[in-house]
Amino acid sequence: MAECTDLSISPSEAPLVAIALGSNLGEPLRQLRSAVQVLAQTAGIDVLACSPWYRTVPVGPPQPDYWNGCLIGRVQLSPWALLKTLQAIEMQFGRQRQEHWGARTLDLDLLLYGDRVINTAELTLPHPRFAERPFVLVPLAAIAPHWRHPVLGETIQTLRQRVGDKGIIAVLSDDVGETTFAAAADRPQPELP
Ligand code: A4P
Ligand code: MG
Repeated sequence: MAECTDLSISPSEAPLVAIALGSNLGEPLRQLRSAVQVLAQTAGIDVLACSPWYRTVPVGPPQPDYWNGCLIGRVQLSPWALLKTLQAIEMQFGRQRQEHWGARTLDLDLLLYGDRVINTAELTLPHPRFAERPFVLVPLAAIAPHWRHPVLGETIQTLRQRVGDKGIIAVLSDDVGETTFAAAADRPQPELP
């Protein structure tokens, strides 16, 4: 695979990337904050902006609520090298892959890598499904509203407005603390026996 040998990029052409962070096991907020620190200290990754953290209703099998956020960075790593770095950091935080869409201590998804479009077995860019997910678009729109989805041709702000706030329970900001949204009423009700 020719692209996999392209492990570094000169600083002048360092592309912007968007990464989604999620956690719903252990101490999610502590893990997410420390994952941002680890990413910022990783060679070839320059973290430029990080969204607030959002508490979200889990999509998938029954499991605890998630905390989700996004960050924007500049990287001097190829998309494949960056994916491997993200997976190594997930493992460092005790990630175990058991159930599809199941609970996890840390999930790091590569959402966007400049305007690259890639469809291989190990890497799809833009990340599939993110354009339908409020738990990704709400934090991403907070830091990158004007970034245009390279396949859909629409801005993150437009995509975010289209999906709405469904499943976003609360936002945590350092100065105000946790604010709960009315949209938490969208939470699916447990089924009666
Ligand atoms: N892969 C391909 N493209 C990418 C990419 N752009 N970024 C491959 C990251 N990985 C990519 O991922 C499975 C495989 O996708 C990897 O081998 C990689 O080569 P994974 O992280 O091992 O497993 P996963 O995360 O369970 O799978 P998937 O399909 O990525 O799940 P999602 O779509 O990330 O969903 N509910 C809430 N509220 N918040 C969440 O964060 N997350 C999930 C996971 C489900 N429900 C959620 C949340
Ligand atoms: Mg993932």
